[in-house]
Amino acid sequence: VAVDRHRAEWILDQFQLYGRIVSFAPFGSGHINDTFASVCDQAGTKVRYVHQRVNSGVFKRPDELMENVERVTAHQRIKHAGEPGASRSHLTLVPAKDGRPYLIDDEGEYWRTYLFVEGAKTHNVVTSVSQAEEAAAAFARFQRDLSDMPGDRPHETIPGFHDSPERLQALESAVDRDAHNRAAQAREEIDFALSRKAESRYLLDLKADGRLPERVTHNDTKINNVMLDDITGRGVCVIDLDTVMPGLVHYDFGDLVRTSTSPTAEDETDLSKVGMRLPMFEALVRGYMREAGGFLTDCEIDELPFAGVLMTLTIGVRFLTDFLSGDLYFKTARPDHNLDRCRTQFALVRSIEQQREEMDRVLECHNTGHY
Ligand code: GN1
Ligand code: MG
Repeated sequence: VAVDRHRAEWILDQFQLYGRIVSFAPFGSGHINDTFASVCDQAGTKVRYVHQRVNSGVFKRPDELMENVERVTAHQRIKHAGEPGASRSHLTLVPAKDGRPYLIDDEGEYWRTYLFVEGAKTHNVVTSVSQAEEAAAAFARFQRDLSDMPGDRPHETIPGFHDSPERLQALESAVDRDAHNRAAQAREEIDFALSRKAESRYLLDLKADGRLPERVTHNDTKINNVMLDDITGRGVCVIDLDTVMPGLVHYDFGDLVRTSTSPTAEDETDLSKVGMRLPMFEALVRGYMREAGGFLTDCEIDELPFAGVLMTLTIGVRFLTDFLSGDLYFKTARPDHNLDRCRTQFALVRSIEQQREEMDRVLECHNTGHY
């Protein structure tokens, strides 16, 4: 949805920020919320902000979501206080003029404003092992930071978000309905997904048996949700906190495998280019274990390679379901975009499955120090 200058000025005016707006433009590549960046002239200094309209179709309780975001960022601020670079190590909410962490506009939509983290950016595709390692370390640090967040269990902003069996069930319903007569076009993908029903329960069964602990996780650790420093390449700041909620560490590690081990974008149409690169996986293990090794249980560590299969499969299933349902959930830029995304995910699932033994070995070597 386009926001004109007049509207942008109105939005900025509702927040506790100073200066006159110089420019305002769409920003980022998220599939869910609408994101804008503004430049303000603050007594002669240019200051940037990020403004987001929370997608209320996807997030039914934006108030609870914002309560999570406020708690998480406040806790991060305390944990990093005094460190060099602390102000870039987490997002900072700019409160609205009424003191709330968000604005509700005249249409009932929720808006929030963050300080723009300067000197760092996100990447849609990983081009070096050090990027993979730094991204994994940043998300692991994020999990560690939240491991002692005081207070109640955070709100579940999307209930059953990574419930893979439930996601497969939703796919089956969409196939039955076939509301847009698209199932015939995706027969092979549908069969592929449904053939993996049994293993989709695996981690949730371990959790039910008490073998995997619930933690506070990010749940959307795609590679473009972490900002890497422009100069040092270090993971600076984890962004997109909408889905921070109780979860398994595998959701986070698995989505990193999904989005950073293949040299391709999430919607690559040349499937011959899609594949899990073992050195990237190795780098993820290195970065992740560097920061999370201290708190993970043995069972959690053992299941890290499977996490890549499950998350890639599950998100592929969601793209496929959305394709069959008429592209209602994910933003799309072309016809069949969600089907393309699904095919890319499933090609990656196959590639990961073919290399499972090597992946298990990488982990074993990492843990024992024997290569
Ligand atoms: C969405 O908002 P964004 O683009 O970071 C989605 C994730 C998917 C991802 C696939 C709330 O993430 O779950 O993995 O697209 N977020 C939500 O690219 O559904
Ligand atoms: Mg997001």
